[in-house]
Amino acid sequence: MKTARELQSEFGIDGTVSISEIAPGYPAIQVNNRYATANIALHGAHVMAYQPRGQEEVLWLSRDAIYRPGKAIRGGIPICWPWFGPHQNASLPAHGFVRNCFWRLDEIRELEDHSTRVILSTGDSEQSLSLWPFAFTLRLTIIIGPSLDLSLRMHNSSELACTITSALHAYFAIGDIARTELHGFEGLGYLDQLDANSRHIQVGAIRFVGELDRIYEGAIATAIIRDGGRARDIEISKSGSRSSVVWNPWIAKSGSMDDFESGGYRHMVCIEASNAGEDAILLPPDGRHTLGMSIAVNNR
Ligand code: TA6
Repeated sequence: MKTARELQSEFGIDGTVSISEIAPGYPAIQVNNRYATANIALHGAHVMAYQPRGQEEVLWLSRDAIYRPGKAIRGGIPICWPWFGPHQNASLPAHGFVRNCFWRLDEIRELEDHSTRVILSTGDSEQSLSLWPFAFTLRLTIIIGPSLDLSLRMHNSSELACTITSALHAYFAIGDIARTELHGFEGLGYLDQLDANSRHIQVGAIRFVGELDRIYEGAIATAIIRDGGRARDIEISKSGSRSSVVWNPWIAKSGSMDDFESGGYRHMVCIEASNAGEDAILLPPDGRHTLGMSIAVNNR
């Protein structure tokens, strides 16, 4: 992998894009344009931060996050692929393996509207083939502009069909989970991952009084995080996805994770654009699929 200095020389843009190490051998991209600031690690192609001008930070990132090759960053937007959640083979990593390795930086460009587009990619390797026997390429396109847009294009370049579950596992920063409501899920069926994936129907807004971990089905509408602690709404729209995962670990679960800062559960909620549960994607040989997510903030 190229050093941060080499990446800075090749991809840096005076005044808006710089690349530096946030830990030894662990480069990250800092974007600072007219719309927002953002931070993206090459490890996992992991968007760690996104702050629109005049707004507070939109993504939650644990103060105790670990920046070490092979360990997913706690917070921001981890990319769960080629499977979502635990694997039936417990020796395989939860949420797949692409969030645990360095991706290649392919392009950083300023677009006509002065948004910044960042493209990273990864593909099969000897290591990935030992975990999952398919040749593939993944490309993540990130646009930092009037909104934060992510587009994950996946290509099955193997001779066999494969089934993919995945998620853009976004952690959002909120003022107080006890004063937060999620809208856009009303009337949807969901699988309760805390109760043997039992099936339920969402009545009204989603509110939090304890750990919550659900896969919502038929979730195609824009989701809204109504943050009572801050006079703003965060709007999440999607493409290539009919399921959304909603998660807050609450006290015990978050306390069991050494990279989850103490009390952090009060200030975060996950809404994940996904292909999870029955929304799994069957990719034939040479098949492609794109999972997209767009995040925007509106003052109330
Ligand atoms: O998206 C919710 C979830 O599947 C939870 O069950 C919890 O495991 C969370 O993802 C975080 O998983 P991680 O492997 O990043 O600790």
